[in-house]
Amino acid sequence: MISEQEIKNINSLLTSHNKFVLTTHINPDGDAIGSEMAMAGYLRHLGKEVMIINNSATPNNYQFLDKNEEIIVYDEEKHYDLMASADLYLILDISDWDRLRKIGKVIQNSSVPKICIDHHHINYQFVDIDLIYEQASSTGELIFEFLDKVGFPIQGSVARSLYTCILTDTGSFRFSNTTAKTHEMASRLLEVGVNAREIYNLVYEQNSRNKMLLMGEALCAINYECNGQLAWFVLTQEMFQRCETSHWDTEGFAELPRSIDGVEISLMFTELDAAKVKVSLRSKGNFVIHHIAEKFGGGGHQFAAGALVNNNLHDTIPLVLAEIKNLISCC
Ligand SMILES: [Mn+2]
Repeated sequence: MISEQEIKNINSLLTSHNKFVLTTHINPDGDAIGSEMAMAGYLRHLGKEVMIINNSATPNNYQFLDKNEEIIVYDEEKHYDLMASADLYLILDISDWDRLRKIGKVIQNSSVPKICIDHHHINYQFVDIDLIYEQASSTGELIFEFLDKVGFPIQGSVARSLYTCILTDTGSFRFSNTTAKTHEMASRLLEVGVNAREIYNLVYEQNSRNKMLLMGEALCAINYECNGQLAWFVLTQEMFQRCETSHWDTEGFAELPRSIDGVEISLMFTELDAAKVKVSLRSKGNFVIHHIAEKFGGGGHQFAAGALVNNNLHDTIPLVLAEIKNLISCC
């Protein structure tokens, strides 16, 4: 997938710089954290100074990747100077300034080189060097290929990190982005000692009881439209309070209605506050949906996308439903 020239260009930038800041999108997932830890491992092997600075805290189930608790959650007052002291920025698993928030502003205003490794759908040049391949299952898959081609021995914590990237972004090797190559990489990671059962357990089997309560409520209130091809549900602030949870506890929820027979598209509306709604779109594979997320200021992948809408729940739901009904042609 990646050309020899791209590998060379990126690696010569990495070897010729010394102070790196690595970052990723808000609300980081397994691919985001795994990609940061894997690249940090490589850069340290090169003897570089590496800082990982994110906009949001690492979710509990991915903290095992950051054993030394080195990831810094950005606070403008405390970390601006640190952030601005980098001589190279490495942006992982995101190519959208909005989802880089305050960190994105610092990077945009800086004149030092910037590299982005990502697999989200974009149609513009993002930074100086974009290594962006939509076909990749995960950012971790691109990093695996890069590290392999530069001859870095992938093992230990780097291997665990990359396995987590691939596992989580493919929905445990179930989604349409899972390819023979994905499995080849997973196979090589298992060969060097990654324990698949242990990582699955750490990522997926540490749910809280309250999260399960919330999931139950959400599943009980699924709405069906378009002859059952569209399923959608809502998570309100009131539900979060009742179940003593927050929007941080909803990982994996958006996929759930898609597993229902006949459902082609599922939507999850999460009320973040009175004037902000997160819309998560999932398709079974017959309808491409990222352009609808883009209409609402978001983006993502062909069959899994999302948007943050600055509006209330009441007004947002019908607007999004209308777009989806139009797509399925069941208005
Ligand atoms: Mn990803």
